[in-house]
Amino acid sequence: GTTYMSTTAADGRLVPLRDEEPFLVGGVWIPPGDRDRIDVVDPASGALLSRVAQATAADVDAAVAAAAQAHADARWRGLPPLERTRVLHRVAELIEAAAEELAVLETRDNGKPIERSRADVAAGARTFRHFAGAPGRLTGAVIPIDGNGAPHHAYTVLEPVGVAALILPWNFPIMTACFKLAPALAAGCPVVVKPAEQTPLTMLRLAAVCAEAGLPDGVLNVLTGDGEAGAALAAHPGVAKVSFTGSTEVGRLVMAAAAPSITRLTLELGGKSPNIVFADADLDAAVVTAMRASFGHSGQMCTAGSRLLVQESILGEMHERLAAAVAKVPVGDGLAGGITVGPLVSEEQRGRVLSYIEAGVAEGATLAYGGGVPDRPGFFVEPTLFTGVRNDMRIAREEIFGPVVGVIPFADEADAVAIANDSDYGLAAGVWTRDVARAHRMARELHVGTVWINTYNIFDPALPFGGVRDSGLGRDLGDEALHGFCERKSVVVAL
Ligand code: TXE
Repeated sequence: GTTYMSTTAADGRLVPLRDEEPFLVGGVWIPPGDRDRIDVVDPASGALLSRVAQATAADVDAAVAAAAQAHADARWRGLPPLERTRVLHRVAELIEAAAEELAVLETRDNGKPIERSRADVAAGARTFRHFAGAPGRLTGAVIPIDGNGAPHHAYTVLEPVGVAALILPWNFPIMTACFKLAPALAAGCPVVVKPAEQTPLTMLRLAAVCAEAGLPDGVLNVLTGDGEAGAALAAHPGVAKVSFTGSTEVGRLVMAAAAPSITRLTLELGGKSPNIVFADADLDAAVVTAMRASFGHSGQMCTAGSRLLVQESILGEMHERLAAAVAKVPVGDGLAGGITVGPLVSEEQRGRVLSYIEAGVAEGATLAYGGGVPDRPGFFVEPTLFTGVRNDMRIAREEIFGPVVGVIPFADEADAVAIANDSDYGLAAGVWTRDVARAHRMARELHVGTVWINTYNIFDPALPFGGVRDSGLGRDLGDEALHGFCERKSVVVAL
């Protein structure tokens, strides 16, 4: 049966929700049938939203086979580049047309504030627009070669790598779907997507949007299921490329599963990003942005600025400013509007976060604000500020993925660089200073994938995004993502 969930009052529309959601293989929507079910729960209330199937090993085989068949038939890669451009622009238009429905569904499924879901959906549409122009720009080069003294004509071409498996996280379900899907499709690859088991709903809706836009059957296949389905997909010999976003721990498993087939990999993994405030910074801006960087989406962001490095000379002032700012961070149901800290995605995730707060106290950090569970239904944790954190504490080394930030004091620029780089992770960093030369020196010295100077969490489809060290391999977005779904072939012709 179908039930209807009301959207925000803004336009009074209703979002349809089925008791059970089918998945998509070879252009056919397949109901769960006799497969195991996974409950899809609203994190703001704990209420059941829908159920999806646990895809089996046979389903994984069928989805990969459907994608491989679409590739063999050149159903997508064989279309003229401008025709693929047209379809990808159409996907963007249809995402925009369904934007409010997708945003409400995302907030219900994931718990994130509605404004953030709207921004994620808009970013998804922009990503399709950016990569829509790519098919006609997948060019090679004519390369002058020696050819053993005889005349030869040599050139390179970019070809789609083959079937791409996209394994998605629950923290940015529709946005990461678009970050990976748009460049994969632009490159000409057929795909099999596995959304996270906690948040499958917007990906299923996006698949319907892509079909409506004219994407041929079999080019986009979606399997629901947990890590078992993900593992089967990553290990499948018919998969040429895996693009994964998730934990570093599972990233290692994906890498091992990919090894036997030398499957190409892009991994976006965890982070423990330093957000570094120098004494000469615009402290008003630094504090406001630090709140967003640490507590936005309840800290469930791989780029969360969870290590707040503060120069010793302004430590007292910053403690006061931060404590005052944390107290004002709005907590509540993401659909209420104006919320920064919504519920965590699941009961389990809340348990993880609370155990890190206990670990911080046990290791001697000062709990300056929060640390508790608000008295309300849903999986909430108060925005939490630790001061007096040392970089060797667990709360400074391990990704918490909750609304918890720790202030770590530093003496000078060299000290800031040493602390910032002393991490297994290397995803992103923020630097706050009015000294232009220092800003650029820091940008050079920080061993991370992205440096934000006097800002934080700015993304763009044109700008590569990814990490160094345990934060990952390869890049989402930008030409790097596009080329990550391609192989470059060299062709040599004797003249
Ligand atoms: O992630 P998993 P979880 C971090 C964050 C969070 C922690 C745990 O610290 O607290 O990870 O979250 C699929 N082979 N991030 O356990 O398990 C899984 O079904 C193939 C950071 O939810 O890594 C889901 O689709 N796939 C992060 C996806 O992997 C497997 C975003 C991610 O889930 C698999 C999410 C396997 N063996 C969590 N096991 C970021 N980088 O932003 C699971 N999966």
